[in-house]
Amino acid sequence: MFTNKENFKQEFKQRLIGKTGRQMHEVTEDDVYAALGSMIRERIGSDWAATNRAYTEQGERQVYYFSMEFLIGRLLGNNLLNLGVLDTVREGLGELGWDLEDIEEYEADAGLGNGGLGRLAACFLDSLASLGYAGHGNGIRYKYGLFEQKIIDGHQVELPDYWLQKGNVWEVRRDDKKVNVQFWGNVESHEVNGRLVYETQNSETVWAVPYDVPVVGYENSAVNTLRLWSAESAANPARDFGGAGSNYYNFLDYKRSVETVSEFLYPDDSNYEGKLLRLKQEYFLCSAGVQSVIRTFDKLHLPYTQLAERVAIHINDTHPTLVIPELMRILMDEKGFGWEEAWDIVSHTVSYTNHTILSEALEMWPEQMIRELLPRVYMIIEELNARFCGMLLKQYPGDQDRVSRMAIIESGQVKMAHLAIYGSYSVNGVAALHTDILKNREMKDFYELYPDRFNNKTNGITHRRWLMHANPDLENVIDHTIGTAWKKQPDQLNELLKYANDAVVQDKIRHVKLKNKERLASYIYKKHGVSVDTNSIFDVQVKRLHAYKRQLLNALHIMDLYNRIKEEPSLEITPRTFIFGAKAAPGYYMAKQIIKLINNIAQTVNNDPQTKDRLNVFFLENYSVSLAEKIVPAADVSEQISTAGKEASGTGNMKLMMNGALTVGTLDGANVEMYESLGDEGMYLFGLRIEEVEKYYREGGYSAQAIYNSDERVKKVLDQLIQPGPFCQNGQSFDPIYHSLLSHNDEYFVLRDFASYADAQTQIGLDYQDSKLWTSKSILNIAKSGRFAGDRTIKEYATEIWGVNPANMASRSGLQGNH
Ligand code: 26Q
Repeated sequence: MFTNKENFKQEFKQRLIGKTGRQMHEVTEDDVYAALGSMIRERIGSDWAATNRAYTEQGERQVYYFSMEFLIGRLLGNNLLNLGVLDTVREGLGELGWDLEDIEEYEADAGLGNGGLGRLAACFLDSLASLGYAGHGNGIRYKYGLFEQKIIDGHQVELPDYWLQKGNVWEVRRDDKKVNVQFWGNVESHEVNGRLVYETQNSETVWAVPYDVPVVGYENSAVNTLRLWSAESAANPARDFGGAGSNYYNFLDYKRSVETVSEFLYPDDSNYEGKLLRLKQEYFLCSAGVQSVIRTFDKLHLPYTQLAERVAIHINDTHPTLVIPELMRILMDEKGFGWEEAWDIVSHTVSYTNHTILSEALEMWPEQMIRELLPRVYMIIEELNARFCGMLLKQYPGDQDRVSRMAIIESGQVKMAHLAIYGSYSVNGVAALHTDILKNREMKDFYELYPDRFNNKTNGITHRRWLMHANPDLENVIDHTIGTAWKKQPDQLNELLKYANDAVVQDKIRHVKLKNKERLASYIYKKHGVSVDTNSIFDVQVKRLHAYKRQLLNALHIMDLYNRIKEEPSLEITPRTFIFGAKAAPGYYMAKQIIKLINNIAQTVNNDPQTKDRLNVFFLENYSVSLAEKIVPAADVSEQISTAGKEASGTGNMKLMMNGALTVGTLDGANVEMYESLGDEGMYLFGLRIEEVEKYYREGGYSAQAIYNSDERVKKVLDQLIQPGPFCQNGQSFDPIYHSLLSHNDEYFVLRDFASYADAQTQIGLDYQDSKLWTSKSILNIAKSGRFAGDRTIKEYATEIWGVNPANMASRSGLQGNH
């Protein structure tokens, strides 16, 4: 394995030629990516094996993070960074005539997630490995990740994301570790030694085949595992389908139908829908994952009464809740435990994170569907429900209302959150405000019953991907200013505070931002053919498209700015470039209308000679992890403008803050905690507070109509949504948006917060002109962002939920140190 640039070049050239059978001048960048990727993957191999050995030898509890989503993005750059060979490889490749950044673009984004929850899982894996914790991911290897978004005539069009087309250099298929998952069938019972034994017959069997992806820790030689499961048919064409003729086609049909289980990721992150295939996916993950956890545990030859000491299963929202009845099933039906013993093990093994406040997103499955698809699991859930309700009745005699509210099965629905809380020893929210809402409102009954079970773990992001990898120039400036300790201890970023007003540091920080803006500007030029003024404020809103995230508030404000310039052409405003990136769920009509509106606004303001030098709008298509890595470092302003009480945490807010953007935001989710460390000096707060929002809700809302009638600017903008004019050309109209605001009384308080938002934006425009002031605020943001590093979050999970310690990598057998 290479240790310096020269032998890297040597080894790489050999591989490249060996792999392609071509001469150096004939190879393509695609070839370079494939050869480099496989070379690095192999380099990881020995550390991977050694890490597993170390974990087993040290006997520490193993954490399994179960998630339906892992939005990991590209791995090449990050793996090089964490292995400590990024500069060697960049320079070596450079000398061979290739630009590493260009080569990285050949890797497909692993888009196995919708948004925040999926990306959080990926950030956590990075922190787990980097801190040396034995923590592994369990997920699904979707054949198609989140759809690719194209914008055509201003509308979102979805294309399939076949990310595996060119293969995946990082994964290792493990045929030796495949397991069976059973669907359908009927449960039979018989007595064995005076005990009832249950067995499912006539079920459909699906193979779950694991593909393991290494998760490389930062300069610590640790390599953890992300295990992604793929569904394959377990049928044998000759045995089960009689071989030849039409039966062969029956076999192919069957095979295809089985394999749909891991075919695609559901592209919706908000509206719960009781789709059978989704339930199949959830059980597929849970059953395969739990079986593999058990197999690994079995190798230790310990009694199952020690399972909870050796194994922690963490569930990312309720989507993997079926691990609870599945582990019960295995312990009782396969390992011979009685109910109480099995429950004692399960309820000391599982912990649960809630990510949602929106009630329409709470998972509930029709009882009937679970009963048919998962008959044995259903029996166990039924029994759990009966025991839970029995216990509640004892605890709250006569309070039948409370028992029905809290039941796991109620009105023909299985409530996954209730099952998850009952079966977990820890339940956490993802920001302080969110956890308070869970305790005092959303899950109040459960908090009263189990006060010690609830806790907060404010989200965090990996500074390795989001600062060091995405923004190497900023990394450099920080290194030269405060040294490099922050890389292993991100709260050391705080040291930057001393330099907030240092002229030299300020200059460097401004220079980095400008360079990043130029890079994004050239991307925009390539995509949109428009040259962007890099002296303008880059004002960024990137996140899923949702009514509660209020991209509409941003859009209406841009329309208003346009109107003001048109009315008073000499108006002094600081030039702005508004940048949006957002995917809408394919069936979310209103969200798609908002995308169209933003594109109409872009069309008008970017082409009007009176506005185009002061106002630009770009909707960048296909927002994804890799696009985020281009946008985030270039942002001046971060839009975090959800209706107070609706955003559980937000994590984009943290990424932008860490890259020196200033936030315009409401007191919602983790913004509250950002504000606690930044104060008014470092953040632009606006809008209703959660108490005010709740008061309005209790009193039946506010009057959107009254604001429309009294605020001329608002009236004008709203009328422009439905009248021919700059934003509705050729007979278009945004009727549904208009009516959601006026006829349906503006559920998300867009009009109510409009004036306050516009004021905050005006202040931003003024402050930006004072570049010393602005840069000091920007440095303050970077300095305070260490608190939102995922390493801090993972340490809290490790000590307060899982009770685990980092492994001692130095003492392990096998390879040592960092080569
Ligand atoms: C559920 C059932 C069927 C199909 C899809 C789903 C589904 C999928 C994804 C439901 C929800 C999600 C994703 C939710 C999510 O991303 N929530 C976000 O989590 C972040 C990390 O904690 C927070 O920062 C965000 O505030 C929260 O919105």
